Amino acid sequence: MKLNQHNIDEIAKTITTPTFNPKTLTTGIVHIGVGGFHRAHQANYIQKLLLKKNNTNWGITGVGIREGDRKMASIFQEQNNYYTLLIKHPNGKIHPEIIGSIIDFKLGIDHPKNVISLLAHQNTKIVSLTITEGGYNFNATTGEFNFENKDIQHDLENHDKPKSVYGFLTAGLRERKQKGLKGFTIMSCDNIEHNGNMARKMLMSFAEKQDAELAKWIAKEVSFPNSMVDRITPITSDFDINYLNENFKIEDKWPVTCEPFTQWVIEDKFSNGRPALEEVGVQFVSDVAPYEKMKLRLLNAGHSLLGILGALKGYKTINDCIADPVFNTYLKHFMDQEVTPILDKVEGIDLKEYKDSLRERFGNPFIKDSLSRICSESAAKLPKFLIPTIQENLKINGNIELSTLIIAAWCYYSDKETDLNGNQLKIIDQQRDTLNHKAKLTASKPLSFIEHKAIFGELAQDKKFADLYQNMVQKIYTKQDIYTQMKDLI
Ligand code: CS2
Repeated sequence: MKLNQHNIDEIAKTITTPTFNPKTLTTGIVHIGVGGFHRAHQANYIQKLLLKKNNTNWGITGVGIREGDRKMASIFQEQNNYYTLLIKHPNGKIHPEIIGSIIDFKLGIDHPKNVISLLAHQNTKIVSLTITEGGYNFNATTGEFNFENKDIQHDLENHDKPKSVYGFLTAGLRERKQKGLKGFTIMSCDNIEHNGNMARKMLMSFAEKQDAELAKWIAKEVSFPNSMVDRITPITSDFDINYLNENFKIEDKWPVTCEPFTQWVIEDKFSNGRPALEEVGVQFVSDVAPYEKMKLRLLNAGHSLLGILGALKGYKTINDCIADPVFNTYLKHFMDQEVTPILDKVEGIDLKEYKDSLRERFGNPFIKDSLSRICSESAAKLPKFLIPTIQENLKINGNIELSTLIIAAWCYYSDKETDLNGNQLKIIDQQRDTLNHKAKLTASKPLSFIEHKAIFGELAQDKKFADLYQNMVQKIYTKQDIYTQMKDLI
């Protein structure tokens, strides 16, 4: 049975389906960048909210502005925007639920006008984003907006046919201003410390260059709350599609799977109203910074640690890594010795419990989170998750050994693009060629990889770090081994 509006009542006999009719909802939230994470996280919170009374004005319309979004758009259309969320518990239980909180999907690439009108609709109160760590278009060396980007140059001239997220946001806001409407809140849900501030800084740079009057209005009308988002969402596998088919006779072309844990902490700063998400477990706080830092530096960096070291060792999933006591202990020491000293106190959180729970979550054997997902776009991730930790530790004369080995391993990984047994690794990174080129020069220029300032800043100038790195890289290259170094460090 195909998952769609026509079959939903029949499907409701075997699986939890929304008790609301999506057709009776209006769009209060437009979400740009609908992927697995948004569907497992925000759309699930909103579903819970919609199941309560009097929230019909908070439906989500998804928006895709990249070629890669075509598949999602066509599946959403075929399935009348329904999809299944499969929550996988560590004891093997799977809890399936049909989600209906995304009530429409629009592709900006074909019809930018439709997206702009939606952004400019008076019912649209919030525009949320998951555009990835690399999607904010900042120049990594200067931290400023990157005006070199071709889509940005196009959007500066073509106000009503935008291609970039900033072009769409300003076009929508321009129309709202013309119509005399209020602005909307721009809510970043990406894994970046101060994600709202980042979104603000980038949008304001773009808007100031494109239309100074509009920029002034945006500065007054639009708020950009910071947030911390968390739910491990691996890439959907054939297992998930077959599981639904075999157990429930449901044909869902793109279900999404995730762990039971979920967390969302948001700065309470909304310029045009917000849903009562506190009723469904969202925490509203006045300062998200300590939560964001804790999560990014422990969870996301922990992922990258297991991802890069594990890939070299030949492991395929995060839970494979955790099952290896050397990796497990290495992660524990990294969190305790190199991250904890640079974290701030987090209200209401027992850090020890939090760290233990992370290793437990990583160990969930049914999640099978692939190392290739974790290692993808490391060039955008590590400057957010790991490199600042090394920089901060260097300032306080803290430990950097465990972190530095990850960087040394990343050099070998980027150079050889194989594991330590010579098996090919699939590298997914927008900066793959640059990484490969810099890493390949290591033999003649030992610091070449870390001298790449767009990623490492001035880190190569630090003698303590550079010496340690060089020594570790040399050992990996000559011994074709990393496990011994890991063991020596724990
Ligand atoms: C992962 C995240 O992308 C990554 O490398 O660390 O996707 C992680 O699974 C989520 O942030 C969990 O909340």
